[in-house]
Amino acid sequence: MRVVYSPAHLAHDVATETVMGAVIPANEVAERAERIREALEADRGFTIEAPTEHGVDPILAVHDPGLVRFVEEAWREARAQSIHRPNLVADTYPTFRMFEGMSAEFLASRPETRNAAGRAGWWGLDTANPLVAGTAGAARAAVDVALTTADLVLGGERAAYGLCRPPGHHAARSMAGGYCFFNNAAIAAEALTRATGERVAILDVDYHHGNGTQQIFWRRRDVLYVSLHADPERQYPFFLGRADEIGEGEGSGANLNIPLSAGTDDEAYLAALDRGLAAIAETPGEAIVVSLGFDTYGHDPIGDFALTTAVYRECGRRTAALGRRLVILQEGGYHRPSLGANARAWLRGAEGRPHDPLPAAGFGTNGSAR
Ligand code: SP5
Ligand code: ZN
Repeated sequence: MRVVYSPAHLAHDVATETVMGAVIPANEVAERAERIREALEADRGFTIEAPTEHGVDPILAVHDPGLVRFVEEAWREARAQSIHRPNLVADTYPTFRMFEGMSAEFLASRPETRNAAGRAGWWGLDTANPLVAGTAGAARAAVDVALTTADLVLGGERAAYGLCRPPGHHAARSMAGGYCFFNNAAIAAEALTRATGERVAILDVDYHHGNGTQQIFWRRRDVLYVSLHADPERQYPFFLGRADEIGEGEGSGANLNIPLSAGTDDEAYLAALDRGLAAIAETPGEAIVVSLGFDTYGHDPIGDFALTTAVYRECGRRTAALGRRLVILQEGGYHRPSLGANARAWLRGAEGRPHDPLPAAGFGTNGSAR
């Protein structure tokens, strides 16, 4: 399988995140992507290539220009305003209750604040989303990784994998959050539906609900969003991800949320995956964008599911068995020691290759069947 990767992600070098007021070591770190890259490099069935630049237009097809400007300018602006912290984290967010009773017209007439901390709150969802000096470049590169992966599939590959970092599925049209700045999967899905004129499905198997992807395509019938995730009743992003969220208007029925309990194991997960895959099978279209997260793993530090490495192979196999083309994009997954094996298992499953242990350091002898 062809893999798209850019070292530009290394510049999104975050050390800490803020969770319920506590500053803790960051979960979403560069080592994650490096672990996956190393595991795929050690398997001769994968070839790694660089992304090509796609410019800002495909991002603006999905995101508000203000969000794009914020991501590009925030770091410089904070420094210019003498905010000298290792990363930019807001403390004040515009909850919709602040504006209760005020008309949409009035709100649209409000000027964007130029205060760097205020602006970070305006464009952000949560405090666990540090922005650093290299974030803008890395976020742009992650989009290029996603779009290059989509190009490979448009060019005839059955499946291709984009090692996106930072991830994307929490980023909404006008909002960053949840370690995400630009919604890589949504941008790829939009590009695919425009290029083919066909419907596209997004299968989101990250542990968290992809609130951003859901929001972007909420009223759209041409992009089906299917997500398996921890019930928001107990887990981030808390305010979206429930089963009764089915989309509105033209998009009514094109959003399927499958919230899952704590302790969800391989068997329960596969049953839920089959439900999601059945919904995709009922919808016409040739391409599936997979938002692939490994925070469903049993040892993930921020998840509470109980999945094993072996089940990821079966998940990849069942997804590929729909017979559609797969644009597979990395989202979350924070148990660093297992990320390489889990990614390799899923992707090998998608290619119909058997699951087997990682070959000895650097010299793969069993990954050559393509
Ligand atoms: C892409 C992705 O997976 N984003 C996840 C964002 C989650 N942000 C909330 C982090 C809350 C961490 N709670 C720690 C509990 C430790 N037991
Ligand atoms: Zn996640």
